[in-house]
Amino acid sequence: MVEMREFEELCAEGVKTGEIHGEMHLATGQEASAAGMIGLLRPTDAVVSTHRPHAHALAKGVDARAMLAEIFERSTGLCRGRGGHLHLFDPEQNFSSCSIVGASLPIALGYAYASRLDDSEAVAVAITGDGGSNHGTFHECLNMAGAWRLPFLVVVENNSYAISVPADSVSASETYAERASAYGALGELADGSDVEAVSTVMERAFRHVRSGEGPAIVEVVCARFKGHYEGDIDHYRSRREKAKASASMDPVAVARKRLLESEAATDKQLDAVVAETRERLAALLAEVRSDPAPDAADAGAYVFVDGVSA
Ligand SMILES: Cc1ncc(C[n+]2csc(CCOP(=O)(O)OP(=O)(O)O)c2C)c(N)n1
Repeated sequence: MVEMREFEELCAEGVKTGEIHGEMHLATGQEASAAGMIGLLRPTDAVVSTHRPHAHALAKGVDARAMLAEIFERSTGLCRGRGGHLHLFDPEQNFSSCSIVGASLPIALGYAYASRLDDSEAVAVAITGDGGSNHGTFHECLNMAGAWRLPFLVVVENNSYAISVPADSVSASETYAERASAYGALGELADGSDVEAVSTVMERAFRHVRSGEGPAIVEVVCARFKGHYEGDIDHYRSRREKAKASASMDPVAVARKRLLESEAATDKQLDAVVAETRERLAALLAEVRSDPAPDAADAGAYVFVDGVSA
């Protein structure tokens, strides 16, 4: 989680310096959802993320340097600097992200169906938000996965807002997890401020999905500490509401407190983890900054499969 948070601090910096163009969506405060899958995800599993993809990519094992290079628009990036932060694609790790809200589900469903056709044990994970869960794709994909018992796991990161729209003002159900019963799926709620609780719930969900019992929905209740995107004036929440969320729902702070209280680690050791992570990532970014930008002369390259012309 520290790695995820420090990685995103560099992304925030890149927006401020003008090195990164376009909207930047950070998952600060939501890291437990991604971290809770570490150790459960296998290389053959697929993860399809959203417009807020960095933590999920790191959890899936996507190389931090290649991802930084992509986000900082360098030709050494995952997609040669052409996709940017919203379009991280790493076929080797079976990781992709999609900025179209609700579209992570049908893409992941394809991976789940492929797993069935290949007779593989691979699971497909679709990440979505509370907003994305109200798209038709949520129902269509879970219905099909339920009918065909596909290895399909939907992780709903419920941070209570779709940009400025409060989740409870647009959802007919109290939770997203409870919708599972309509799809013959397992439905679980997890406290996103507690990475161990998330991990326990994820473990049950992965076991269920991998054993061929059909799909699962894991709803991780969390808070987005920053604006919807870097620069969002975030006028739809009061300062008090934001301060309360950061004080009580920070999974990094909760984990730190628990490690200290159980004497599993000292303050000094935990500070060293943060400092080492910060330094290592800063060094990667320093390298990335001297990588070349994509060449404008070949902007049309990689658009079509070799041998297929426009
Ligand atoms: C189909 C579609 N409609 C609208 C948008 C613009 N948009 C980007 S993020 C977002 C809100 C998504 O909310 P949620 O699913 O709760 O995810 P969160 O941003 O809270 O992580 C919207 C409406 C989009 N990218 N795609």
